[in-house]
Amino acid sequence: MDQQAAQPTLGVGMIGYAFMGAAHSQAWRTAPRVFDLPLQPRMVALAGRDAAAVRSAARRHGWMAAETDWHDLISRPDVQLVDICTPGDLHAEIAIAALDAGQHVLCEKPLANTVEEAEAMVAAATMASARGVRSMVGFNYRRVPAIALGRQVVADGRIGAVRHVRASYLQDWLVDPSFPLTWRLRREHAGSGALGDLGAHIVDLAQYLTGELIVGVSGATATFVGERPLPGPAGHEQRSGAVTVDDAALFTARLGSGALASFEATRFAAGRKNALRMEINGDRGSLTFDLERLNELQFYDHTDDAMTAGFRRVLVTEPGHPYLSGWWPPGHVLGWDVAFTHQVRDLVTAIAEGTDPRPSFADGLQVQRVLAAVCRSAANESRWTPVPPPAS
Ligand code: SOE
Repeated sequence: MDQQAAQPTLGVGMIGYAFMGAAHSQAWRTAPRVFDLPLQPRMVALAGRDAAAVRSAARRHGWMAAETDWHDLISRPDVQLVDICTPGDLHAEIAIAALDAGQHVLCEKPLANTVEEAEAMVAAATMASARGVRSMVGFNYRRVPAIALGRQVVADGRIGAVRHVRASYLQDWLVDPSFPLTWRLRREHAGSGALGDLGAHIVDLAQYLTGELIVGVSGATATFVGERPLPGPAGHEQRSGAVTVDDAALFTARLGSGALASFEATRFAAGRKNALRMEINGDRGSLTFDLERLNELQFYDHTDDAMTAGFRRVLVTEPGHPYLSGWWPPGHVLGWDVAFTHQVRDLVTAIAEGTDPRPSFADGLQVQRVLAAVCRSAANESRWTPVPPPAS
């Protein structure tokens, strides 16, 4: 018997199989092949409403069975972990039901569509944790090796006291006004637009990299194209519907230490496909990261000799760099998908070790509070709006 077959297993069920479902499936397939995991994931079942489509997705992505009702998935005795890749309006209901049923949960970001839903999820996660049931929210970019290294560099004091964070996440898939009114453009399904979808990532990263929390914000949002064609077969008479979320969000923020931060999230930056950029300036140096060059971290040491000081490009592919132990020799660069693989590695390891993984649902709730504060500020002439501190 080979070593993997002898290992204890973890039955996984996933709900949703669009873009994020495909990314998560790849991670479940890949993580046990790249890393020595203490539990062997079994891709037991995939759930989705359309029977033919979910069967075909299950075959394509490597799931052993298909279910058309998520209730059936979470009542399967062979599923010990539920991976939620649905639109946001289903996150709370599914996560709470799965946790109450004793299944570990991985939930895509943003954690929920409202603060109230996120609070209910945290309450369920807290009770579940007391019974050894784990939960995690999928802020995948924390697990890009260069980002994980950046956090270590900040924590080690290499850039000193943080003064500024400059964060942007720019995409351009809504520039064309004929792009259809998909679920991401409807508040009842997505909660918010660019703010929750992209802004949530950079809020999480700013807090993760600095180890600080955002304490207040001032924001503005815009919806540039208020109506879009309803999705439907091409050639049919197209009706249109209202876009009920933001296309772009811009906000400034203050961190707990007094550092100032700026954030921009948009789906209207023509030419910017998936441009997530972070810059942190401290009193001893700076860091910058660009997702389109995700194997690199730029580091500036302000204590260097002025004649030769400059940003240095750190190629984050050394065996000692975070997560690199399982991959290729130095210089053999990694891609966008590996953060999901690392997410699986860390989640499965935490489950096996009996510890609560991060980012927790409480971390997801805190991001949700920041997003809600931005919305309140934007609705109130950009007035400065405090973010309530997490309950201790
Ligand atoms: C949206 O365009 C999206 O797919 C986000 O939902 C993901 O979280 C982001 O990683 C890539 O872009």
